[in-house]
Amino acid sequence: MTLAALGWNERWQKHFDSLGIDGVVAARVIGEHRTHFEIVTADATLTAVMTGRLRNAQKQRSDLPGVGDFVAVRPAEGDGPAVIEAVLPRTSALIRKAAGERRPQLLAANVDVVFIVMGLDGDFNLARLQRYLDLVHSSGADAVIVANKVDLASDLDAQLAALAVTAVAAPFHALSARHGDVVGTLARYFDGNRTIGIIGSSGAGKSTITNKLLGRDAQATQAVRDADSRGRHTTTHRQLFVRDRGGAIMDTPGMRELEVWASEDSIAPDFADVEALALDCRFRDCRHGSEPACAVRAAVDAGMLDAGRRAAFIAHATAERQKNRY
Ligand SMILES: Nc1nc2c(ncn2[C@@H]2O[C@H](COP(=O)(O)OP(=O)(O)OP(=O)(O)O)[C@@H](O)[C@H]2O)c(=O)[nH]1
Ligand SMILES: [Mg+2]
Ligand SMILES: [Zn+2]
Repeated sequence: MTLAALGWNERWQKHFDSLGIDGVVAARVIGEHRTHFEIVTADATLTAVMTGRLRNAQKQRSDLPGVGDFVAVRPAEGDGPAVIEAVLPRTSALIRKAAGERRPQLLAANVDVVFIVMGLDGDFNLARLQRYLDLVHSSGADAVIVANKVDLASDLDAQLAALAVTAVAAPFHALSARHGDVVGTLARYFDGNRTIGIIGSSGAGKSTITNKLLGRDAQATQAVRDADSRGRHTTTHRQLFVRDRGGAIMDTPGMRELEVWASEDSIAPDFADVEALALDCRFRDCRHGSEPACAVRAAVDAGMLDAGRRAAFIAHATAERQKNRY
């Protein structure tokens, strides 16, 4: 595996050289854990931590190194981990900034193309697709819509016609990740060693697509619930995978994914998990009370979200709204 396959090029090299830090090497962050990062340098995959200076200098949490970042790293001395000393300026940053959220969260850095995966089964929801499109377009990455599960489509012609209207600003592909030719349809987006990010609901087929594109079972997949096509949150971490033939792909958890970030610090209450659920509420301004089709309430009913946490979130959101009013 080389850094070039991960998208390293002259542009990155220039930024790296201009840092002028002695004794560091270039690397890309491919995984993030509570206590350390997983990074790839020109010749190894390593464990790394960040310098305290970097942690203290950040203006907001999304400035911290995250999956996809290119970084300058001081190699380990002795048994210790390598140390990330600087983050190179990002070409794109997929950042979640939900209403009332004071701490924007980095989902993925330096992703060139984002596949928004949506099932043509019970997952089909044009309003949610539009919100994902807004998220991607504000990130600096290109959006590509992947309408998955054509084999399960309830009304394919009408759905494709509706997608063509919603997706004016993005190419879209309709396919079956399970039965169709995923590589033939989507591998072109790796050209030039680009990095693909992949987002969408739990159960939409993100990991199935990731595995097909990588040509190996890198990620576990799991059947959705029959009644409503909802997934089971099989993927729990964001991880960047390198493709043998160049390029990389970042699989992400479906909604409710961001709990791993909540441990960073506790300055502000962090409701990223609830906010991620709220993306699926029918109404964008849903207050998660008695509104119809409230995904937050549904999660409580399904035993996936603590009722107390929903109540705390509603109280928090109300306080934020009042703060913004004055
Ligand atoms: N029938 C059919 N099933 C599919 C298709 N694509 C994926 N699936 C199935 O849908 C289920 C969920 O797929 P995953 O790839 O695990 O979904 P995911 O988006 O990664 O879900 P999370 O990791 O929970 O966010 C699996 O059982 C897949 O085999 C498809 O095109 N048709
Ligand atoms: Mg998955
Ligand atoms: Zn709601």
